[in-house]
Amino acid sequence: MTQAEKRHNNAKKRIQKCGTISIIGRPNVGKSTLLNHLVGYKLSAIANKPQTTRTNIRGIVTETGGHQDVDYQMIFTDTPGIHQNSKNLLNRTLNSEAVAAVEDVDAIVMMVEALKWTDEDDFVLKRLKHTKKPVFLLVNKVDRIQDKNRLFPYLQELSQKRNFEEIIPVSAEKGTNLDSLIDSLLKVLPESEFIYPEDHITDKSIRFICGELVREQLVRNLHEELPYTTAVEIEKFEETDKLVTIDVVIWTDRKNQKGIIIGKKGETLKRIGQAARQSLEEFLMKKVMLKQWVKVEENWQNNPRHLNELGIISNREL
Ligand SMILES: Nc1nc2c(ncn2[C@@H]2O[C@H](COP(=O)(O)OP(=O)(O)OP(=O)(O)O)[C@@H](O)[C@H]2O)c(=O)[nH]1
Ligand SMILES: [Mg+2]
Repeated sequence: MTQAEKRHNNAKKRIQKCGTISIIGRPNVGKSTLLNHLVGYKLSAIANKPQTTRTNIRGIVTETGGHQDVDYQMIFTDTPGIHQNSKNLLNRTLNSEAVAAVEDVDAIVMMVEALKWTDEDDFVLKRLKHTKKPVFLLVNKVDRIQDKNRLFPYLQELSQKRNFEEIIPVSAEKGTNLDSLIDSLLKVLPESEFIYPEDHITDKSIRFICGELVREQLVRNLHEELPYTTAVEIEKFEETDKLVTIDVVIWTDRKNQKGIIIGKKGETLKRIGQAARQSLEEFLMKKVMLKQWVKVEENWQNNPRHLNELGIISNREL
């Protein structure tokens, strides 16, 4: 047999699998951290505050030539945290995005925190009542649990809540046990051709991801309710060989909030800008010149046009 024939035979033996998986759960359990770790890039904003993610974001993991005899493409969707408070259009949109993400997928990953089951987790579970798709329960943040023996009774308790395909303890941040998740998902993924080219990592534009990286710093650097009353719009995005020039508008609800975002002598905005520039440079692997403006639009969270322009509604009818 010639080398070429051997290669052809080897290639024939490999199976190709491709499928979609939604990551859902209450706010702050670590869904975006998981997506970023699986993809290996920071695509989705992460912060220690609920409702950081505002729209469904796909992260694509393609693996060929490795993993036994299977080449696979897993298309994960990070969703906004499902929550019980639906006081304005933005809040309701976050929930409807997340709930829509459990339809038409091959598998669902429901995420919870180790040793912390809440009413909101019950609320999420109820949304999955009628799905016939395999639901994997990911018990995240196990790195925080010193005494691992405490986990066993908790995992037992969780197994009573629903007929989960599997319950997998992980640390999305440290990457612990994510291999098990991939192995388990592979079992339920259909044989299929890849949907995306092998080098694609997301369905969103680079521009959108950059907006999210700026918004992440807003969420991290502003206190209390303020992060929820702000939004980021990329006004200009120009790329040359060595430099990316990005102009952003930070929208806020009220005039007095504008002052808080800018801060004394502009210090808060400067801090946000510096951190954002750093993460933009990491993502784009180029030098970034970032300019920021803060503008006021009252009640933007209830304005469908504005939500659409910010990419939050993503053309879904409300
Ligand atoms: N110790 C620890 N912290 C984690 C882990 N995963 C996530 N976190 C932290 O939990 C917080 C929330 O993480 P996110 O990934 O933003 O959570 P989320 O579920 O996407 O939140 P929403 O978008 O608001 O629904 C952040 O401070 C993360 O750093 C983990 O495995 N271990
Ligand atoms: Mg998130």
